[in-house]
Amino acid sequence: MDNLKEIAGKFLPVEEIEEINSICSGLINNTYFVKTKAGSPDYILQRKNKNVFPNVPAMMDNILKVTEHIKGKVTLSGGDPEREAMTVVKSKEDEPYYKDESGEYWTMSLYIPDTISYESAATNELARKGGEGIGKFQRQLEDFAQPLYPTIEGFHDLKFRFKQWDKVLKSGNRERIDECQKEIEWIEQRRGKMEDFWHLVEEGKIPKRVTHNDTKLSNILFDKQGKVLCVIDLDTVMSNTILADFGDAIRTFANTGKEDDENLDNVELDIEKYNSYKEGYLTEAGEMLNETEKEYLSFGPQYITYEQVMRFLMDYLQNDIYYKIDYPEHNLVRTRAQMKLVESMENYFSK
Ligand code: GN1
Ligand code: MG
Repeated sequence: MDNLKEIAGKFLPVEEIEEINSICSGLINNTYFVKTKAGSPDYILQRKNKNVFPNVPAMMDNILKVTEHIKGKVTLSGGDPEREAMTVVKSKEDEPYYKDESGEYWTMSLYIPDTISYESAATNELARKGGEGIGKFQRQLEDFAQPLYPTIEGFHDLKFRFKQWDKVLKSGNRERIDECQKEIEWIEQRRGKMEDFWHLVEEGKIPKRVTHNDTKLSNILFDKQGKVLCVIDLDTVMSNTILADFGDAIRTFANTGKEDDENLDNVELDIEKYNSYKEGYLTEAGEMLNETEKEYLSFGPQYITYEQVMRFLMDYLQNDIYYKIDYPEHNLVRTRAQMKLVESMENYFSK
């Protein structure tokens, strides 16, 4: 706690800080709520995972550029740029991060009060609003023309993932590879279809745009009236196909079970939530999409959930080096739950 206070003090006057509490969310970073004395704004402090993010200064540069662009749009439309966009707080040394003595990177952002975030979508209306929120985020960035640093190599890039996959099958934990023959075969069966789809991205028929790349429901902030305020967790803002954002949102908004559900009977694509999300999304982003993007929209959730299967399984086969786990089999349980979700999507959509 004292150490956390000292770190938060690199961004704020220490005497303003009242208490700091851990927020248990996310599979990658460590996140804390910094409560300050009455009358001052509160903050979110994060220790970025340096195994996952090799260049935090470049990542923060992406986030600053993107949030400033969005704030400009919000201001132009008469909104409140401190509520409708994430605000990065700079350190006392005027950097968007603080690097501590052990080489860990810390960042701070403004906490937006009177907001709600959800782990699952209880109603179709929430899914529709979520779709609108992500659609709006992408539209706000449609004319963003600055290059973005590729924060994580090969993120949501199937060609890269298959290279990684082939390596992991050679060098991974042999016992676990033997244990997972069924899952490995499941991935291989769908490989050709996924590679065919990825060619459309490589050929530019499906263009690269500015995308969030982690559009799960818990990364969207709603106000108390149920309106989407803004999208948070911009760590992976990069250039990618918009289908990745559509797909990753559906992976969480329209799953009747949990991402790591042990009971596979719970896991299905909720087609009503899917349709509601899609409807909301298209009202905001519909005009941006080209014909191929529209044609492949329903394939977005399949490919991104399939990639998630590979990512969880590769992590399991490499002895859990990437995602936080709560128990030894956690990544395998996640793998199986995501496989079930892909199968359910396949039953609804032929492509
Ligand atoms: C990670 O940390 P979090 O929860 O925002 C991961 C996403 C995965 C997600 C699965 C940088 O996101 O890609 O979809 O876990 N983020 C990174 O829950 O790998
Ligand atoms: Mg994240």
